[in-house]
Amino acid sequence: MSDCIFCKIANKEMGKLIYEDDQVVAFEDLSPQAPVHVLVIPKKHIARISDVTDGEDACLMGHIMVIANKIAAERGIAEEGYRIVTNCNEGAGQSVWHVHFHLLGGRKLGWPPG
Ligand code: DGP
Repeated sequence: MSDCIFCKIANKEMGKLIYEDDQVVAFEDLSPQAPVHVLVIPKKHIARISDVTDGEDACLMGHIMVIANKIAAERGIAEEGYRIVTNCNEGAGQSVWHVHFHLLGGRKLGWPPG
């Protein structure tokens, strides 16, 4: 989608990727909330997690989890613990309308979230 900032990042028109495969990219969050704060996104433009239906897109979301786990291991936070979270719609804090998963770790993470 031409006016989507995360599509631009996925297309390497801006920013810097830390991971890429045929379906997914990952990059550092612009406003990190933890020592490790990486965003993992599908290359395919899907506005929000509630738009994901069963089938191909559901598999894609599973693949994103696998990649997030891999990055967590590479960053050395797998043992201590980390969080993978997606915000769906404004009430939950979503501000970019291309589905993305925050991988957060490297500090004690509070629960429940704010
Ligand atoms: P959310 O509020 O859940 O939709 O998360 C959006 C995140 O995206 C937020 O943590 C900041 C990050 N972000 C927004 N614009 C950019 C950008 O241009 N580059 C990068 N790397 N991150 C961005």
